[in-house]
Order: sequence, then structure tokens, then C-alpha cells
Amino acid sequence: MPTLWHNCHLATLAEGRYSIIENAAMITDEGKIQWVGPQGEAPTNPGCEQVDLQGRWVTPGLIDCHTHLVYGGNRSGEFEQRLQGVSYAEIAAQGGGIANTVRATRAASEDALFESARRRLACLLKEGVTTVEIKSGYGLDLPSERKMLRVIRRLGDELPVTVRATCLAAHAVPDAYKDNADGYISFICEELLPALASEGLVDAVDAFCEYLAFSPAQVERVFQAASRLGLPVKLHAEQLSSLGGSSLAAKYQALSADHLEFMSEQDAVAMGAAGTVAVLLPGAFYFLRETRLPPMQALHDNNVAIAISTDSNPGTSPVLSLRLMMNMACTLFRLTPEQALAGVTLHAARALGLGDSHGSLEVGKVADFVAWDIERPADLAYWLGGDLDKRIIRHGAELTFKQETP
Ligand code: DI6
Ligand code: FE
Repeated sequence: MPTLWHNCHLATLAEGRYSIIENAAMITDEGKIQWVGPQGEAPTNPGCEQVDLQGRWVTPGLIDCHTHLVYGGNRSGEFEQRLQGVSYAEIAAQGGGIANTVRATRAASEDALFESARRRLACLLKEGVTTVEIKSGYGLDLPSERKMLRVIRRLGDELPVTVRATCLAAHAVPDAYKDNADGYISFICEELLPALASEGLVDAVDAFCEYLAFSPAQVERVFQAASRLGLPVKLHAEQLSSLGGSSLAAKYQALSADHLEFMSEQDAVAMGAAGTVAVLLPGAFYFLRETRLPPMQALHDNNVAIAISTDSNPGTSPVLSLRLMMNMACTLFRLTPEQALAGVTLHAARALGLGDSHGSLEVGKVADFVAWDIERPADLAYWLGGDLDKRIIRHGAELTFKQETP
């Protein structure tokens, strides 16, 4: 039965930009949006179920387009070390960092990984996230990367959220390939990716292009392997140093290049021309106490779409709130609240290749939305902490969540 959602205001994000309709209504049917417009113009259909949203503001369901939610272990000890002055790179050189989480993830059972990730993901869902991307990358061998990706698929099967699975096998060089990063890249390209893709476990391919991870030449081989398999690519680029990874991503028509604090003007030109989305991750910037800002003016000047995400991971961004990232994107990176909202809806959908079906309130798109008890859309980026009263609708049906600790 169709549903008429009425007595609300809509932040539609229609036609590729922030846009609103006050005193609006929306009709959904079979999980899709059928009609959007001013309340007075809503078609009358006596067969419609009616829901009074009591003057709430409705936004598209939030989309967290860059997370590493599946992992074993706990790195709060490294947080304490860093507060004593030990750097992220020093901890990694001592066998901590990503390698620490790889050991714990390999040791964990599939069920244990599922349960810990489920609890973390539940925090995001209660906040209004209806689509999430989750990366592998703490396995770094075929069985363990497969285990992570299977957990990611299972999260999408068992929880009320649309999940995109990204293979990030090129996250770090595993011990088995110590001093042989090229050999590990060959293994990824020739064995790991083809196997996992053939099992239907991969929606996109990512890599960590950084001086303490993989070079642009190595990343390019991963991108070529992904292209042979028909998989879209994304890239962790320019987080800690400037290697031109974002230009390389643009060359391969990447869905997104992520982090970008150290990107150049030239990288921004390339991304704008390719339509590659810039995913900014203020949680990692904050948690690592970085000081170099992404070149916001160059991104705006080149019409690069900007998405915002949690980068939720145990080492550099133990973040379980996408709304907090909206606030940090405004405070730290000088986005407007409207740009931050577009960054967790419209542009985040594009960063996942879901721009045609998700990320805005438009006819034909999936009926994923949140009806917030707020005065203005800017309130979403304004409040820090706490929980805003909201109703969450996914595929046209309202969700309820139980309380639990992450
Ligand atoms: N960039 C990051 O910030 C994370 N991965 C990446 O490629 C760090 C992951 C970790 O430290 O566990
Ligand atoms: Fe990341």
C-alpha cells in the first residue's frame, strides 16, 4: 500500500545540490519514492496510508561511505602511547598499528568479528545511517580477507542497512611479504582479487597510497587488476604525504579519493575533470592531531563533489557518529552545514556508485529517509553528542532499535 508522509519539511538534495521544500509531503510505495512536493499539491489517493510527521525535517538516509568497521582487537593502548608522544608511524614501525589489528583479526572467528562489527554498526544505524561502505584490509591473506568480506556481506543480510563491500587487501604489506611489497601486489592482482571477486564478495577495490604503505606504481597495478575484473576503484590518497595518488585515482575514473589533506591543486583539477568524489575524513584528521588542511578552495574551484565519512577504524578514527563528522567538517574544514549534509547523502551516494538510486529525495529513488525533530537542517551539524529524536525509514518502512553498548 502506498504511504503519504505529510506535515513535514524536506531537505531533498534534488538535482545534485542542497535544496529544500517547506510544508511538504512525500509518497512512497514498494520501497521507492513515488512523489515529492508541496503538501498542497499532493495527489489525493484514498488508498494511501497516512503518516503525520508533525512538522519534522526529512533528509535522505545518511550514508557513511568509508569505514573499516570489521576488525578484531582493541587499540586504545596505542592511543595512550600516542598521547605520550609516540607517533603513528613509530608505533607502526614497532609492529603495532595496522599489523596489530591484522593479528587480532586473523585470530578472531567469523562469528566474533560479526558480533563486534554489528555492535559498532548499530551505533551508526541508530543515528540515521541507512547505507554504509565497509572495507576489508585487516586480513592481508586470502582466507582472512575472505573472512572479513563474508562478515561484511552478512552484516548487510542481517541488519537493516545497505552495505557496499570494498576489498582493501592493499592496506599494508603483510609479514609473509616483508621487503617484497611488489610480490604482495602480484599476489593481490593475480590470485586474491580474482578469487574474491568470483565469489561475489567485492563491490569495489581500494588501496592505501602512502609512503608507509604502497607507491602509486604499485597502486596502479591494483587498479589495472580491478579494471580487468570490471570492479570500480577508490583510493586512500594524500593522507600523510603528497604522492599524486588522487590524480592516479582520477586517471582510473575512481569513484572517490579519500583523505586528501596533502593533495595539490593539480590533483583537484584531475579529480574535477574525472568526476571523482573527494571523501574527507575529519575524524582521522582530528584523532591524529593533523594540522595540514585539505585544499578546500581548490576542491570548490574545480567543482569536486565533497563527501564526509567517519573512516571508522581502530587506529586513526575510532568514530561511531557520522553527525559528529558533519560538525567537524564544518568546524575544521570550513564546510557549511548544507555542504556537510550533502556530503553524507548526495555525494556519499556517488562515492559508492549509488548516485542513481540513493542520496536524495527524488522520484524513483529508494525510500530511505530520516524525519528529524529539529528546527533547521543546520541543527544536524550543530549539535555535538547526544541523540536527536528521529524516525528512521528504510525502504519505506519505519525501523526501531534497541539500546546496547557498542
Ligand atoms: N588510513 C587510515 O587512516 C587507516 N587506514 C588507512 O589506510 C588506518 C588504519 C589503522 O591504523 O588501523
Ligand atoms: Fe580509511
